Amino acid sequence: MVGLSGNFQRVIRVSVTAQAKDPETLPIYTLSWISTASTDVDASVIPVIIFAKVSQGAMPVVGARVRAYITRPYSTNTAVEIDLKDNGQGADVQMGDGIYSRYFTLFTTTGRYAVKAQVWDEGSSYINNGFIASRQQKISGFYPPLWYERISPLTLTRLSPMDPLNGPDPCCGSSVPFDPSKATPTGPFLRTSAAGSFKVTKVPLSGDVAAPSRVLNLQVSPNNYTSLNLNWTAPGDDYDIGTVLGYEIRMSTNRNDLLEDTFNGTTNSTLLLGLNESMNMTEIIVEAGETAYFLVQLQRPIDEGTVYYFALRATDHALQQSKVSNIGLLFIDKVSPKPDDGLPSWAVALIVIGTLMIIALIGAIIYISDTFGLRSRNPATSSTPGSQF
Ligand SMILES: [Ca+2]
Ligand SMILES: [Ca+2]
Repeated sequence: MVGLSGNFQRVIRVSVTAQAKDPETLPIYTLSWISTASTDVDASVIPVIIFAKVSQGAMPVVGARVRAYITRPYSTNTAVEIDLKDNGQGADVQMGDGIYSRYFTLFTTTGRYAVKAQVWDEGSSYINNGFIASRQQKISGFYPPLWYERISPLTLTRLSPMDPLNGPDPCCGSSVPFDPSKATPTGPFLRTSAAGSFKVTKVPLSGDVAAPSRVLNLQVSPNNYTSLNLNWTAPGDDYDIGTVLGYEIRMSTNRNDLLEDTFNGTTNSTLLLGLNESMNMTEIIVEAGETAYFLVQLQRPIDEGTVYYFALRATDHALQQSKVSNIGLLFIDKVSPKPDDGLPSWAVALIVIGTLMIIALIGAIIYISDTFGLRSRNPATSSTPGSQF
């Protein structure tokens, strides 16, 4: 038990390491941090992301429940709770790498916000032993440079398959494949990690913090030639928090129709689902982090041998739009004509040989008939010529 007291405006960071019961087993370790570290934050400009890394040695722990508790300035109420996700969406850079993350948008006032994370098993936590943390790289392009530098004092680590050629094929976006044969259940555990605190100098004034996060895992699969399934992980009203107002979904045979600059083009007729139509569809207007399912009934069947492209854009309640999602593909190959169901070659050979034998037999019969049969019927060649006279 550790007791802390002092000025609430001062930063205190505490790390606690737990030992495994079995000395042969590495302990499950949890480390949490805030994207802004302990610097002052203008929350109207700089997004705040909370991270927690859960691992056993270098191996990621996936499927755990990770909950962040944020104590707001001058708050006498209990802390705000948000579940951090390892789903590769929103604030989470890579799915299944054991780093759980989520944007924090619930600002009430300026002042210092304190954050801690708690991690536990709900029967679905596994140590993913099939992968190694080998390549360290800056994830440029996903965050503006300023964001990246502020994400963490730690170096973000990409996880790579030990045997990439034999691993399962990840769907799309950035994810660590999960091989159940190389995973072990963690069993019950509970860890707590203090992420520290950050001081907000300015809060968003408009009442709406941000647009929805970009969807990165839109997938398309056909039921038949006129019925398709689309699914994706829902973003939120603000990044990956809350619920969006609706979606625009488009489909085209020209990939260029679905780019950031062309998606809203008035000249293209690629609209599959409009914003107004989508707003009351409970199967796709779901809480951020949940899966949205959209069943599409096409007016005309899709063509075999043609590539179809799909993309969507989410809109929040302040009518702010997300960036255009990843592009999902659909392609049904043309059915090749069946090979001729002819006889096998050995049968053809037998037929040819048989035919030749029959021809030879007929030839022999004709020869014999010409040589003997006709002669016997000709009186001039009778064997008893003396009788003619
Ligand atoms: Ca992750
Ligand atoms: Ca918003």
